[in-house]
Amino acid sequence: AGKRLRVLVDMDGVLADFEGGFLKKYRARYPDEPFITLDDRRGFWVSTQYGQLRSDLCEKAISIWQSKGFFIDLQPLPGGVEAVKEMARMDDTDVFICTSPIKHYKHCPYEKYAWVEKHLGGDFLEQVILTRDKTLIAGDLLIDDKPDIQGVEPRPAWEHILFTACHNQHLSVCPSQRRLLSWSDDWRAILDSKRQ
Ligand code: DGP
Repeated sequence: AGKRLRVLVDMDGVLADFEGGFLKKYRARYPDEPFITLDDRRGFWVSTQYGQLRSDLCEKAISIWQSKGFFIDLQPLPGGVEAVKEMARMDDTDVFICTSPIKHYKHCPYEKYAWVEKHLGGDFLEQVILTRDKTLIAGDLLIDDKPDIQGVEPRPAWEHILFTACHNQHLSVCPSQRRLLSWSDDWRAILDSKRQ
């Protein structure tokens, strides 16, 4: 009997459409300000790219995801919720949602739990891990759209699978870094490759 497989799945940019939700609310709140289309997004940090467009747009961007309702209103990315539910039903497989809350804690942590309850069901709240340092969390796989995941642990237990997002799609990552192009891509094969 092989050991159980533990999969960590990121939330923003992997299960929830952070980039689409941001752009929609930014344009609604600041209709006369310039914006960056999803095709033109580069780099993980939205506020950094907006700050490069015009310095005062950095804080305008930040104001969007700090607002009440931002995280709960995020739409699920295609196939993500279904994939996570299927994973959780697989034999010898444990799935956790591993997500970093923003430091402006008034709404974000609450709304992340509420989002999981809404889209994955109340039982799935058992699987939620909120941490600002994912290197501390032991797992076989971490499916995440952030290209560089660092923290205090220099040798994290997981293999990072880079989930393709608008901000990382043009990045050339080192050949050993595996990608999941979307939830239509073969995530089952990636899980199987880690089973013993
Ligand atoms: P995670 O996807 O779990 O690594 O969480 C990263 C969070 O940071 C997620 O909610 C998206 C958010 N985020 C995106 N761009 C920026 C930014 O420029 N500044 C901050 N503070 N957070 C950002």
